[in-house]
Amino acid sequence: MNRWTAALVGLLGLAAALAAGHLVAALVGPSASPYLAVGDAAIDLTPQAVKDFAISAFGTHDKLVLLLGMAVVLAASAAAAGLLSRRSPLPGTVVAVVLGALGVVAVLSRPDLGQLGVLAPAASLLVGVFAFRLLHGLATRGSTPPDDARRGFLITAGAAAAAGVAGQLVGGRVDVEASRRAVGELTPARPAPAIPAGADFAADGTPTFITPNADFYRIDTALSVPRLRAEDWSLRVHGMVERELRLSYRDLRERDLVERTVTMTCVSNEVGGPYVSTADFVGVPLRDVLLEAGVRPGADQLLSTSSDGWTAGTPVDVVLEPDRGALIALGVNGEPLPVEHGFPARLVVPGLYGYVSATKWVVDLELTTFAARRAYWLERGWAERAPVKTMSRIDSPRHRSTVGARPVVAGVAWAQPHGVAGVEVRADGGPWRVAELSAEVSGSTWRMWRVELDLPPGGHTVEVRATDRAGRTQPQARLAPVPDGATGWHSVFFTVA
Ligand SMILES: Nc1nc2c(c(=O)[nH]1)N[C@H]1C(S)=C(S)[C@@H](COP(=O)(O)O)O[C@H]1N2
Ligand SMILES: [Mo]
Repeated sequence: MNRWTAALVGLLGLAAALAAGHLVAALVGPSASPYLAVGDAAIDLTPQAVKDFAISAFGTHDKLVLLLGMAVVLAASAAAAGLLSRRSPLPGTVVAVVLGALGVVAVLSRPDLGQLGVLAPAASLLVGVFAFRLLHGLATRGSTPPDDARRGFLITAGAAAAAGVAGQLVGGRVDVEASRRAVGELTPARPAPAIPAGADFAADGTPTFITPNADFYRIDTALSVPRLRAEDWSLRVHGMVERELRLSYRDLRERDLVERTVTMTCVSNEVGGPYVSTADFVGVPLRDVLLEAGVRPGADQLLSTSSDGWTAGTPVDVVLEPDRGALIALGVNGEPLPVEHGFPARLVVPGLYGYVSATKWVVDLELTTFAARRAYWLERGWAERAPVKTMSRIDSPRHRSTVGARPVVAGVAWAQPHGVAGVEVRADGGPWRVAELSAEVSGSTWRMWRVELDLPPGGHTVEVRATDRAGRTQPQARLAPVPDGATGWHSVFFTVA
């Protein structure tokens, strides 16, 4: 067998295996697809340092990079397996079995897949071995005219493509978008106050006050977004409670819904980073639901779990604060939650970073203790308690840009839940200038600021710092996001022409 044929036999065997697994997964649970399951397992097992690197290097594209990296490694292994099998199909068979077993182990380690999930990687394993040996036979059988081998290759490639596409179509049959549309209007009985004119300085380069859903930052560990239908969804409230509750989507939406404008922030946001957004969330007060269940004394942690097994641990005393405004959110900015932001329901707790509070696709609320249970990111080096740190960011001028005389420097600041009391800016280490603040919406939302600077032509470094309503000024010391959020002053360098 020549080298190209040998590599092709390996690659086609792999394609057939992945496609078969994908198709079976469509029937037993889309996240059982071996490729995704291995990716999910890789995310969960990746050492913290590598994950931090991935987030800082690739931002929200980290998952795409992971999937592409896996594709390269798999394709290389398959081609190598083919090349090793030019005399005998044994080495390639062994590689197929090993890769298949990896898929089985990955699926078994998923918290969100039942027993049937294992059928998908099992199908991959069997089809992979079978296709590899069949193609190998066709390519090596001396008596076979090469046309037969070529035909066998084309049929395998075609069948793999067809199975992959079919899997994709059938897997998407859980029609979440139809379920979202069927929800209709989520009209709050208590709407949020209208955003006043002058709440942002977008004309000077800040973000708009409300972040459109399409621009809202997205952070999660989900390779394939959980696809839950509102009709099938329910939320269990249990653990250290007087009475367990099970709430359906209808139970929640038929209550008096409240609307709250909240700025959400990710703990992995670097100083000056983009992982902060603001929206009008509509939902049910989390506090009310917990009071109905009756929190038993001693329960200090609310452990929330998503349908894909991700967990967050939130301090019970925080979510029970009457003024905190913690929500079980069903909608955002006038529509049901987008699928990638947690449809049908998620938690939102103003003033806490997302990883300790903002569980998307939430299905389970357990009252427990911090001593008894450790949530997802705690196992990976992040802090148990993570209130949002007071922060400010310069949005305009952009770093390294050239601007005209008397530039307006503008940006955002946030200090949930107390709010921003002041923002100061200084150029080239000079005296602090007090910035003009936008109209305040609430302590749970960001606040925009701007200041016009009279600077001589040439290069300038501008720094910003915010002070919250409790009088605490954002510290200068630079701390990395791990373990409980970055600190330091954001600065940009620009040239006045
Ligand atoms: N199910 C689930 N919920 C999750 C996460 C996750 O990985 N899985 N990430 C959390 C983190 S770290 C943040 S910052 C917020 C981000 O929410 P968003 O993607 O809607 O902006 O979701 C939180 N909720
Ligand atoms: Mo986050």
